[in-house]
Amino acid sequence: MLSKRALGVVAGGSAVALLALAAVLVAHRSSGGGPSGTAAQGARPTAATVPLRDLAAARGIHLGTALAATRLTGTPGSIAARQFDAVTPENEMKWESVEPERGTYDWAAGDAIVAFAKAHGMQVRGHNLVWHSQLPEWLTTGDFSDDELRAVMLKHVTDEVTHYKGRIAAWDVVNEPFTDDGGYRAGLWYRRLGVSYIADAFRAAHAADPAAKLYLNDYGIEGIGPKSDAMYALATSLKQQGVPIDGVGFQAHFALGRVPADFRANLQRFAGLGLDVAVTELDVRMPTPPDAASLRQQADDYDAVLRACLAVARCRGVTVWGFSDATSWVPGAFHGQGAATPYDAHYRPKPAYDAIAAALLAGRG
Ligand code: 9MR
Repeated sequence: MLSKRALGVVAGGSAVALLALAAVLVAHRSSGGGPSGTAAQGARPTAATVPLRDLAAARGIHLGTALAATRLTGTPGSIAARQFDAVTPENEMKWESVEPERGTYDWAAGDAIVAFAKAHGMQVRGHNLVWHSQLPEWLTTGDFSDDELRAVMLKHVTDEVTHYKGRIAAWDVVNEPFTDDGGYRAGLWYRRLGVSYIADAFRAAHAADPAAKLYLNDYGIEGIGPKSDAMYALATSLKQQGVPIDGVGFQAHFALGRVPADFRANLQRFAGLGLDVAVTELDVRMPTPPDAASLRQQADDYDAVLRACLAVARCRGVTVWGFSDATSWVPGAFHGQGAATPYDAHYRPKPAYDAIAAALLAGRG
């Protein structure tokens, strides 16, 4: 039997969501499985029948994926369009990609992703405007005074947000401003401009596209601790100063079994500041090759993240950092680890996929 909560979607759901749910129910009955099962092949009602994006829409959240401009066609493109209603360019909107030479912009790859999103009714999260990493050489090696550097930053923010005006739902305006112990990261911007670079970047982004939602984004801030406390203090201070910040993004790059138990409570405390929150880069890495127990644990981890977001009214959505193990950044960055996404390297759904579907079916906690 389905729980009342699972059926509760009927009351508030859109027509699409109702159809989606009906399809789930039919598949569910004919498979004889339960909606909360994370595993057995025979009890997998949702993978083949209802796109995750429809289940997410029925819950009022977005389900997104990072995507590269080289993967908009074939199997990756069709899975992205069918299963997700939001996309984040994995690298294509970063500074080194869009402004490889000073004042000379290359929008082609970012534009291709935006066009793909539009064609498939997906929203776009812009990633990112100001970061210490993936900066072009002319910027990192240039001989700029502090004033010039600030002007260069503001021009870049203004130019990029203006180019995409009206087409980006949310921008990661400042990415990864903190170190793991909660200090300000001594990257180019903080070193040269101090903490004021953050408010300046938000103000410039807002002036260029007042409708875009503007986010701070970082990893390692999912549980309560020094780093998330630092982010909380920064968000509080920006709000108090009237800086146009709309939300905080929690990247959520996890190791297996390490989703903090207080993730929901932490999301809630940021929401309590009058901010939106979102999970922006979810993945769960493990030693490779994976075994069945690891894949089950990973499904539980994805479930925990989805439920944390669903339990917080201001959580706008969950984005996975790539949906297939074929393309994930993890093996390139963590020796001997991988298998971090909901689809395997052959684009077959894993237990983590079923867990996402089941959590969305179960609904807001
Ligand atoms: O997935 C991205 C990978 O292709 C790049 O090589 C890498 C370079 O730093 O950035 C990866 O994406 C990162 C994101 O932009 C910010 N948060 C951490 C992500 C994983 O490293």
